Amino acid sequence: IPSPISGKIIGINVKLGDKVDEGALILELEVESLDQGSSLIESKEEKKEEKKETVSETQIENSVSQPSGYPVAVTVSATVEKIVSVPDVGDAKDIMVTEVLVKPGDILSTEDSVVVLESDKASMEIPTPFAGEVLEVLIKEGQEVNEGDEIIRIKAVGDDSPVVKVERDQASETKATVPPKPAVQGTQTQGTQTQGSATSEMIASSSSLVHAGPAVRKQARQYGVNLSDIRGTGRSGRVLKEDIQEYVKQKLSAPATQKNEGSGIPNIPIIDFSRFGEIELAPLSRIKKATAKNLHRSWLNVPHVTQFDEADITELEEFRKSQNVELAKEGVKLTPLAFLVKACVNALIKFPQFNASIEADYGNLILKKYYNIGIAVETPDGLVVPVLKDVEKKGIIQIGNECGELARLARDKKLPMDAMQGATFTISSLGGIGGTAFTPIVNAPEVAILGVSKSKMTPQWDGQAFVPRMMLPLSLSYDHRAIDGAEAARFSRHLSQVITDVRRMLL
Ligand code: CAO
Repeated sequence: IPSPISGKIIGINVKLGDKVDEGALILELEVESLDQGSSLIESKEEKKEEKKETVSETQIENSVSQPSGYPVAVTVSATVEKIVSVPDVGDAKDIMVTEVLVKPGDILSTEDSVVVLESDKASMEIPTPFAGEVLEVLIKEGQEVNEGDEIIRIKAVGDDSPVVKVERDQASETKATVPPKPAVQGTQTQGTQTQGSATSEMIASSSSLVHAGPAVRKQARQYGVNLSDIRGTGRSGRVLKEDIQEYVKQKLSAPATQKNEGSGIPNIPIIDFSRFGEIELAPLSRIKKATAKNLHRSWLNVPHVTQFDEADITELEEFRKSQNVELAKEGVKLTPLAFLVKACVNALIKFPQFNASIEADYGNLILKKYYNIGIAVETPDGLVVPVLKDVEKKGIIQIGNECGELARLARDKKLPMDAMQGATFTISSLGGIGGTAFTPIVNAPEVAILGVSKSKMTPQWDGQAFVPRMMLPLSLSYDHRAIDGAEAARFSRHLSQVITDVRRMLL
């Protein structure tokens, strides 16, 4: 802060580290001539009358704390409030405000756009002639404005809020000079304007505003594109028409599964993999496309938890194998799956919240009084889930037969549509393939799914010794919005006990 006048310092009213506000007393000076003090007093009084200024004005703010006599105390400020108004817009009247680009607190550099106006003939961006902080936005989108209407109030600093400069003339006479005022206001005349220091912080903050011309903004509006989503390739990151075209082209060519707009999930980048080596495109079957969509939807909507457990199926396996010998005569073969389906229904009856769906507004759990079990079936075209209906009314042999028939129909692509609808709970068995555990995805709007892995003979401690037991791994994934962890643990414990001793199903 320079002194606007020369003189002898007779008092310094601030010290290093002090914090000061506009108008605080900095310095007391003993000046040589009364004239200097008087001119400053005038300047101060003029300023008081001019509370608001238009875009065309520049002003120095300085004041004299003692209007007359010696010594004179001087306070100097480098900031001033300004109003940015609608400039001369030719003969256009009632121009629509289509975009307000700033908000209170924004830090602007000179020439930053503050608003976009659109008349019948053209769209125009109105820049601020002042750098500084936006204090108030005085217009709204959709409002009609005319030349001279006030747009924003700004606390100007730097370039456009010139501070005084103390110059020495040839006769070494000291005088305070102020920047020239335009003709409209014109009182102060001589002197030069020094560049204030807009801080780098302010410049950095202002870059958050999108730089784009009116035609580009219009195009962005037509395409429904948010300009701040686009990386401008013009000078200083200015968004060009070509940038919008490129952006729209990219969006249109992005695969559907990578479009996550609205979900707040960032997109997976689209990469040209052929840059790294040979590639081949394998078209996804209709089933795989539908599965991808359904699984993605479930994964995003359902907070998943998977409860792992295991069941001792040593006795069950003995029983199943002995039954299979007899059933072979009738052409029937039971796998562990038929028993699991029946055991699941037993557990679903005991724990009805697993045979349910949750209402969208979380108002109710919809408990279903029918027990339809979906069976995930692997087919050459992808995963299909036929549904075994009314399982509670069926015996294990019938369940086994229907399971086999549904799997065959699925693989032959002969499943009728209604055979894939109405499931209340799903089983995904990878036991015929292998693995120790996995985390199946709930088939929403169902709330739970049972994953079954390959059973294995393992040593189990019976309290006295290790004994060989056939253990079946179970992975129960559930929707945590509908089911608590403790309930899930109880469900899988019960299921495990029922499979371990199928006589429990009779109880
Ligand atoms: N542990 C050990 N062996 C098992 C077993 C298990 N948990 N489950 C089945 N087996 C055995 C069967 O007993 C059969 O043995 P044999 O040939 O000696 O009789 C063999 O594995 C093959 O069984 P299977 O898979 O043909 O029959 P299944 O009734 O167990 O399953 C079906 C039927 C349709 C579920 C199955 O064929 C299938 O498609 N599984 C894949 C499901 C899938 O892809 N799930 C993933 C979905 S993504 O979450």
